[in-house]
Amino acid sequence: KVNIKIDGIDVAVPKDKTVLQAARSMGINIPTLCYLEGINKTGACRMCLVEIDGDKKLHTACTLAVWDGMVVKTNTKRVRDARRMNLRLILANHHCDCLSCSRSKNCELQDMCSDLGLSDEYLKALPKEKLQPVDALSPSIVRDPNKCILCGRCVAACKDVQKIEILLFANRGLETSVEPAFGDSFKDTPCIYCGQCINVCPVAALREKSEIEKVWEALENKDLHVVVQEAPAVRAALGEEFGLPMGTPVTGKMYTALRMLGFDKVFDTNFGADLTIMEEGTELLHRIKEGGKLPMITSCSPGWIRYIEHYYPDLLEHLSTCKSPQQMTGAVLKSYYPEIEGLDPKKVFVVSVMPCTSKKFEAAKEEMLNGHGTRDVDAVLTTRELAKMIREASIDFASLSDGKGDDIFSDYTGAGVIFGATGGVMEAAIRTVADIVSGQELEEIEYHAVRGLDGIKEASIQIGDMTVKVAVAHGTENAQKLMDLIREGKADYHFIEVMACPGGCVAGGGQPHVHSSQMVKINVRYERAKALYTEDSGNAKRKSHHNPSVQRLYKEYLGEPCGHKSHELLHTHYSA
Ligand code: HC0
Ligand code: SF4
Repeated sequence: KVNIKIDGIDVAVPKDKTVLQAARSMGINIPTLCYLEGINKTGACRMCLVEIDGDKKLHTACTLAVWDGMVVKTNTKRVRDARRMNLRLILANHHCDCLSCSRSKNCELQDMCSDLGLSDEYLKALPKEKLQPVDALSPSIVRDPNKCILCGRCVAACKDVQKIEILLFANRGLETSVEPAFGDSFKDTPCIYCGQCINVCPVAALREKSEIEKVWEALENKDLHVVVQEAPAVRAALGEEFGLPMGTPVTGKMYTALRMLGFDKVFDTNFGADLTIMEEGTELLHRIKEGGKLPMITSCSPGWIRYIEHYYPDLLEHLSTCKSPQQMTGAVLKSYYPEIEGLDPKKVFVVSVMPCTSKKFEAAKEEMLNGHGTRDVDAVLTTRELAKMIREASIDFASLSDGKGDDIFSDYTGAGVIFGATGGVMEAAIRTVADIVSGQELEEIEYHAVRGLDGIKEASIQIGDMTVKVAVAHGTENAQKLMDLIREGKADYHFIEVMACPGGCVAGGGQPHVHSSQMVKINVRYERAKALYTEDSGNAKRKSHHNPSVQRLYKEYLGEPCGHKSHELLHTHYSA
């Protein structure tokens, strides 16, 4: 450790720390716009300037290592003035239409202007002739160069966390911009729409393609029967938008809010997650018994599907043919549901709420058109978009009482809810496959080897005389490692779960923004996942095959898992 003094307070810190880390550890939140712990450390925004005794220059705290005897001042007039000056330079090219901006009230730039007491004269909308075209052509992501402050966080998240490299710095000097190569639209790049770049953007330069208006219109349309389903991970994070502590599960409040918004029926993607386990578990056993392509890989994360389609097209046969729970729920809501309710399937409008930006792309994919040639899911909202609608409707979310979902498609087991955390699909699958293979109701429910945040998790599970070898990867960097092993013929697994986002869906690209200064203090992925495991352990039923409504669906409509009807409605194919 070394001894330093920051703002008059003596502190001992490990010698590999920066001044920024040392200051933050003692409760001094030096402002930053480009810095992201462990991901981006360039000093580009120059907001973290500090004074060092005996040195005339100001230094960026995020790049400056501590040394013994160092004396730092973080809040002198000179420092504050320099930060304000840098902020004004950033604002000179920033389109400040703050009231109508999608990040209003949770924009790190706006916060900083307010904290540093910058006067309104610097917060100006750019004149029309200075505005550059916005890229809104992809189904998932909008890039608005008029908002970009060139912090580089998105570039680092894509390149260093996801190992994909879609976003790059282009041009020089005043012309500098952040964009895909050749200035292409996202839609013409192999971007997987994971939205990890959106999650780290401090402003609204990257955001989801909003479908809020489409959903309001459907809700107003008296001819339509509008139903909604929510992904597992949404309930683990929606409360954050309304001031509830991170990790508070809000399933009941979410149902109440959706009913207040005017949905005719409130269902749940967790139902579809249980259904997916029935199909995927059966498919796995068929492949093992009949010598099908192994390892079989999960197919429910659309970012992951887009990744394998672009980067490992030779391995597509390894993918399970199952649609994702979002699409399976949609397919059932457009077929069996109208049949039992006497509704015209063409008038059923399915909305889903997802923690994911890539789900917008998935819902619009041609391969997902169901037997009737219509979409399984008509509109996809992110968790953030749902929060906006709730605010627009003046609903005081935090004080809502717990509501219930509607029969029968909101029935779910604990296995369905853990899908939203990395390892959850695998654990849910093992719970069911183990019972099927052993022909018994096994006592064992929790498989801790596949839980947690290690990049790649492996386990060998003994079921009767069969050993099932599994692996779980989250984030495309980790997925890449497993795919390379398969290519080299070195992967002797039976089943692999892959989720495109690090941490799984709980940290998807559509989840509530977390301020970068908070990301260091809270383990976001862990807290949100905990909410899901708590819901699981509190559920009387914890295995997908125990879901009575899924059982009813098979009995009355589908027949058996992976049967003819299932193939028509619940399975798909993938193409390079
Ligand atoms: Fe997920 Fe899903 S678990 S991908 O992470 O499988 O987005 O939460 O909805 O579809 O269920 C996301 C989350 C889902 C799907 C489910 C799967
Ligand atoms: Fe990269 Fe994902 Fe952002 Fe696309 S969505 S640019 S793949 S981080």
